[in-house]
Amino acid sequence: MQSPNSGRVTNLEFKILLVGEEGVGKTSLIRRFIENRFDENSIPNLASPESGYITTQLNLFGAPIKLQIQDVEQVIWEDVVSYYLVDNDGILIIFDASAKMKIRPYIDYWFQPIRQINSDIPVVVIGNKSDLTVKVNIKKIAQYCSKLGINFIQTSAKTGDNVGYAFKLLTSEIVKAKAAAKKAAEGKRADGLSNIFTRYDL
Ligand SMILES: Nc1nc2c(ncn2[C@@H]2O[C@H](COP(=O)(O)OP(=O)(O)OP(=O)(O)O)[C@@H](O)[C@H]2O)c(=O)[nH]1
Ligand SMILES: [Mg+2]
Repeated sequence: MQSPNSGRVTNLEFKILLVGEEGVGKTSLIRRFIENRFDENSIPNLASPESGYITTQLNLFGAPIKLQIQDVEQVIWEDVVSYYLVDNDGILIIFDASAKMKIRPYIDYWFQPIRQINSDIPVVVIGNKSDLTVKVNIKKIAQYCSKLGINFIQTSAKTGDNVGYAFKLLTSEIVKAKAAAKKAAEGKRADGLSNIFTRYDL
């Protein structure tokens, strides 16, 4: 039997980058999202050595969207941020919510260089490892992210909690940002990407 959304086709294809300190669970989140698996040990980068990305597809309100996902090995972020922003359409900043740490400087370290270079790229902050005892102040983090104008959610790559939602949230932010940019560039005519709002009830 065909689903109500079968037969819908889009050419939508976005690139997503995961950043964050060593061991916060970047690769585990990607594996949970794409393969629905989890490993208690650190796992090697899943991206293809040629492209640097691993490819998957998600359905957003019935529209199939191709995602290319990349996670960054340890780098000095400020030095390489412009290189990574050339190609990517959205960014997930990951931290480990089970680690005792000062979260504002952490978010600033990753977020401020992004905003300095590209003020429009969608960003979502993720507190991963929510299955463990959470040692950060979630309320304060949510308030800080809200002040910065970015979404914040908690995930667990181990249980899978909120992992699909995190990728969908960022993807929907990307669609909205692209549609708004296209609409602005075309004046009042809302063609192309922005039609996804009506075509797919976004
Ligand atoms: N309990 C728990 N452990 C997690 C979770 N996500 C990742 N881990 C564990 O944390 C460790 C590091 O996970 P990785 O996914 O390799 O972390 P990473 O951010 O990719 O690390 P690097 O590639 O070294 O930068 C592994 O032992 C994972 O099993 C989670 O949600 N809950
Ligand atoms: Mg990794």
